[in-house]
Amino acid sequence: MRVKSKMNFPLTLSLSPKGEREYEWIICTMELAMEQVKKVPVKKIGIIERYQEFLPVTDKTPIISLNEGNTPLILAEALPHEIDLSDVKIYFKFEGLNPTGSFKDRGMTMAVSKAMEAGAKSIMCASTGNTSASAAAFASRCKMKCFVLIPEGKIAKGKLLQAFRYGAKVIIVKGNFDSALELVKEITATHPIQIVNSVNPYRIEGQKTAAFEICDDLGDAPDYHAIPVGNAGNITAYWRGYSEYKKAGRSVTLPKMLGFQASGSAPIVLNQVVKNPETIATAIRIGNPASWQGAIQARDESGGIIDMVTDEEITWAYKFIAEREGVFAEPASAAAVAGVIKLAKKNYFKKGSRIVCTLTGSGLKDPEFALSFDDKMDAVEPTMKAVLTAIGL
Ligand code: AN7
Repeated sequence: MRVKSKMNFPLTLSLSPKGEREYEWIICTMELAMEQVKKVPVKKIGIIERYQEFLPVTDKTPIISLNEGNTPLILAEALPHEIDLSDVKIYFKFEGLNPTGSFKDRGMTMAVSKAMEAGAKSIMCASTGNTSASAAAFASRCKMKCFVLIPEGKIAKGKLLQAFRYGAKVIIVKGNFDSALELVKEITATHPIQIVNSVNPYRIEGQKTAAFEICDDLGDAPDYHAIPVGNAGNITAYWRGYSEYKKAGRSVTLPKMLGFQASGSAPIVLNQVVKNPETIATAIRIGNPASWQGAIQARDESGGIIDMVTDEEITWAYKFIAEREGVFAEPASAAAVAGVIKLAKKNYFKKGSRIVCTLTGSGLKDPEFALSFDDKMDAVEPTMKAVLTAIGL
């Protein structure tokens, strides 16, 4: 009892002045503290274990997981003031903190687990980078072969090196993502290789769990959900997630889905295939999205919008969230933030509402873009004078 009553005091403040008792006290406290620790479950589980009642898995499905998901919902501090939106709350769902640094891990744990269950020996995808990194990682975990088709010259370095290091067979294609995806569809239709692009329905199933997590964190769905759109699998998945959670009585409202494409790669906004898509946000440099219809459905059923943002707007948002919010996401992710800023300028958002922006990937994925600004890398002499001069003091 004596020891218990002192448990509320920090260890260092509670030391007794007498040596012997002091020693005993520390031991007792440590033991009690350890008991407390044991009672707290510290296991971090992946999305299949966490949300299996909503996923097409059975006891027979082998779970190939890297403890993906459970990513933080970070409240934006500076952004609402910067854009005169101080009467709304903006949250970043930071998917860059998944095991391979992007949201793709949610869909890939499902796709690879189901491929494994079906006895597949190899998987294949076309990718602007993140899908290939994720596919390669999950394949390596269950000794599957992984083939990835990458558009030449248009993939961020971090993603490319991930695919290599996780042990995938990387094939660089002289063409863009859309032509690479067509090839993958053809090859997997005629060979015993499982396609793991988002045309694989298990990918969307896994990715919808991000919407569940947001509802669990906020206590309900947000009023608006902003998200970058490339192949449109993720916006499709989120909308399904929000809809299923509401149907199951786990949330009450539904958000308006706000999808943003880069203006040089905006087929859904323009309502036509873009032959030669261009944008600095290479992840969403896609001219003929596979889940086009899913995006339209998400937009129309939710009463939302699919709009486009320029590379300049993306770059501004990319720099702002890193420099003022401490959140380093890749350029494609910043498209969602740029979209929110664009709509805020048109007074689109209702007072008191909650907006969630998915930041789909880590800023570390694209070091070349990150270093393309005026960042000085010249070394100075190791003297006080030189360092103070460099600082500008
Ligand atoms: C960081 O990796 O398409 O609209 O091949 O990597 O579901 O396609 C990546 C897409 C947004 C767009 N943000 O998501 C690929 C790939 C990042 C991405 C998207 C991607 P979708």
